[in-house]
Amino acid sequence: MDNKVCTLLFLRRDDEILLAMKKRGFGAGHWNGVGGKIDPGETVEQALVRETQEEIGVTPTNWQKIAEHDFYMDTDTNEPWHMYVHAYIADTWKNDPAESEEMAPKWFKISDIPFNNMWQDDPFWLPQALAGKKVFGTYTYGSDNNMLTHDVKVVENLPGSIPDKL
Ligand code: 8OG
Repeated sequence: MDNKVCTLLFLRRDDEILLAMKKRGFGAGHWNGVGGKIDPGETVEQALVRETQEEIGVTPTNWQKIAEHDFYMDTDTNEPWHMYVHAYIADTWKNDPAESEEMAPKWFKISDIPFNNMWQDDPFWLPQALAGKKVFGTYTYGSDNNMLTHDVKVVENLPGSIPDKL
């Protein structure tokens, strides 16, 4: 099965988080944190910094892990694929968020996150992660990008799976 490993980062200031509207490609039309695929030879944290720079012009300087997610995509087809996502929050960074060709950033109150316009798994884990819990989720999605199953657990320790172990 095809495998992809991605990063996902939310900037946080006071009672707000930064989301960005994905303008093109996979997940277009959704608000989300910033991130993307880990390149060969890169660590997860190197990818986290590079993707954030590329997508919103920000360099995170401090971050903490909040979640890991195991996604099984296109499970209703004969070409399902797997994606593992490492998710983080950053409280300090350099530069102001700026729009790129790929993403348009915007601050949202944590009490007012636009879950109706986000990936369908997000309401099941993001509130707990923002409340300080570590979350591990496993999900299946169909080819229409609708979520079919979800299993979200609060854990003491995240597995920290690395790309070459997947
Ligand atoms: O490189 P690309 O833009 O395709 O990377 C996809 C980004 O979207 C990456 O940051 C991981 C993130 N992402 C998914 N699925 C989901 C999801 O179900 N929820 C959230 N919050 N992010 C997701 O690919």
